[in-house]
Amino acid sequence: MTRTYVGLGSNLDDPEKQIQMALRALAALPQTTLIRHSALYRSPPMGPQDQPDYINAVALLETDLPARELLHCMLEIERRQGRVRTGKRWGPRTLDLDLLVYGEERWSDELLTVPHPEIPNRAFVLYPLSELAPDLNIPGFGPLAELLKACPAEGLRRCHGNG
Ligand code: A4P
Ligand code: MG
Repeated sequence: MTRTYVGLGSNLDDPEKQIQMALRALAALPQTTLIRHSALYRSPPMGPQDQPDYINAVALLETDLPARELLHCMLEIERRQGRVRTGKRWGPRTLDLDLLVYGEERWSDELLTVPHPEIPNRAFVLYPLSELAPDLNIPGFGPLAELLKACPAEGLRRCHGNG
């Protein structure tokens, strides 16, 4: 079993619902257990500002799926939830699933880079991740606690209740 962290994001078509649906879909993956997930967080869009606020969360999974197979399943969940790839970088989306950390693995090719290279720059990843694993050491990036110190939580708000 490999401990794996998956980042979830949505800013279209009822984002809270999209995140809840995606969590259920992750929990239903073969050879995979959803151990727990963070609260939902709201933040203004990073990148183009002419799009709605995002809802983000992070999930901890234990899986026997190889990383590429897990990524393939994640892309399928995005597709089922109506993700349309417009080609616009950082554009709005019903669902974005990022494979943040896959055990101790460090890997990069044209399909998959783990750990996800943008982790240190994204408060909407670091803060939910710290709820799940405050002592996490991210392969190649170091202690999560250090990354948090360098990344202000500006604009990031923890949602109460369901969203
Ligand atoms: N890929 C490679 N490595 C990975 C990985 N570790 N996890 C490949 C997931 N995918 C990975 O993905 C393109 C390809 O990356 C995949 O087919 C996979 O083979 P994508 O989802 O189309 O694009 P992207 O990498 O997510 O880039 P894009 O469009 O730049 O989106 P981002 O970087 O995810 O940013 N603001 C807030 N507040 N919250 C957000 O969640 N998200 C975005 C989207 C913009 N602004 C945001 C948020
Ligand atoms: Mg993505």
